[in-house]
Amino acid sequence: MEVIKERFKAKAEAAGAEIKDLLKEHGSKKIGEVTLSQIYQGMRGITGMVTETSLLDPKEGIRFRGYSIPELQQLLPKAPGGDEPLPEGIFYLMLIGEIPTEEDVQLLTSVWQRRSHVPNHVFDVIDAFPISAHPMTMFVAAIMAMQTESHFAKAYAKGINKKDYWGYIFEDSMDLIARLPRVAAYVYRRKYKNNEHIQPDGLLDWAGNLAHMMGYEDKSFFELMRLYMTIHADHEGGNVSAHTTHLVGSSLSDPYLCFAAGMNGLAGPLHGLANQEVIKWIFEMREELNTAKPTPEQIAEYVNNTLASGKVVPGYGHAVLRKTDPRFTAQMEFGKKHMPNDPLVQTVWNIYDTVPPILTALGKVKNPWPNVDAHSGALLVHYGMNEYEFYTVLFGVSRALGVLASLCWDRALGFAIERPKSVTTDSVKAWLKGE
Ligand code: FCX
Repeated sequence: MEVIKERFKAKAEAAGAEIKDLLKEHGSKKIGEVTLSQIYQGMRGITGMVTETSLLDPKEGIRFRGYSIPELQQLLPKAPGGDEPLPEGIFYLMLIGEIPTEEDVQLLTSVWQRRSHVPNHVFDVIDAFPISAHPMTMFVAAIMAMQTESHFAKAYAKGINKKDYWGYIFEDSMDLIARLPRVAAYVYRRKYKNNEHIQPDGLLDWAGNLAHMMGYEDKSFFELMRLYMTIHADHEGGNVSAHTTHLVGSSLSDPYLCFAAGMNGLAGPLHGLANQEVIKWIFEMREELNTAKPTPEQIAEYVNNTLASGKVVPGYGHAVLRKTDPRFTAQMEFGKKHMPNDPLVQTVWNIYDTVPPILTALGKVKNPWPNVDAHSGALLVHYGMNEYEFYTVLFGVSRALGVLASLCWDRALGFAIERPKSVTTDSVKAWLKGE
């Protein structure tokens, strides 16, 4: 691990020096303007922070350190005999800024294996919930329970030089990522599998082990988990889960506190919970229409009913994207390869043909195309994972990779506490009158 830590330190020091020079020369340049509408409408389009790990192009979709998803599917190391990238690789790329070698990825796999021990009191906390509790509630509580293990919190309490913050944040981030598959699998089996748990397999990679501990041994499900954990990892800095983690971190909360906060944001239906909403919505459609494979006409009618009842079509639309999400496309490709005749997966594709023109016709939806959440559930159901309330936990385990790599960068670059200005409508009215 020291190797990767040293590489990160060298990269962060070089980037820090570059940013210092950049600000010295260009610090007073304007990067944008802010309209009144923007501050009332979710700050959409305001450039307001720096996130090094990934960048979202409205038309092209996400690029991780400059690499698109199809490029990463080619370039990142795979498991023996596998076709999908290992998520260890995307974490390395986001953290260090370079495509890892096979050895780099193997090193991360073995470090995360070694650090994956979860203290018993964390399981006690999960066990204390009624079985009816939402898996995201149990997941977040477990992350909070693990905060007892924070190196950063302990060191800060003793007193540390601000130049050393990043090292503790780095260690905590590694520990936390290493522990998440065990925690997620425990939540899954507590809620859905009679509280019968499966021990980790010391020979498996991070995502493969998650699949194994959840109780899925199909090798193509392992592949799905590797792809899933890779494509959900990061989506630049302004989305709710990434921004929350970053914001909370700016007050020097440790990675456990920051990540738990980010996960509370992911649990909202307009963000990560949309993946469960999509499958719930499709299941309800199939039940109402009494068919496993609704026709395009039936889908169109169901979509119109959803809209007429004042609800959003889950899995469609995006605050930044203006084209089909490449994360949707990557999952569609996976579906074509592994399960082209699955009726639920085909329904997802039929919805893809049907929904965009309907949303476009509304005239107000800025992006009628599907996002990542429109597809993920159908792939999981194919392997028997029907428990859709659990889906956002999987999204959360993956999102840890991006937001915690970013948190390491935030502290290494010494980013300040976040504190944007807010106004009242009375103060806006006074400003408009020139007062
Ligand atoms: N169905 C119906 N109406 C939609 C819609 C959809 N899928 N997407 C946007 N709209 C509506 C908005 O509700 C808004 O209506 P209003 O003016 O009456 O309030 C109008 O279109 C303009 O919104 P728009 O600017 O296009 O979208 P926003 O940036 O405000 O919101 C989200 C973006 C993603 C929140 C929105 O498209 C949505 O609610 N989609 C469905 C939920 C979803 O799939 N979320 C997951 C997103 C993402 F991938 C993730 O975080 O995981």
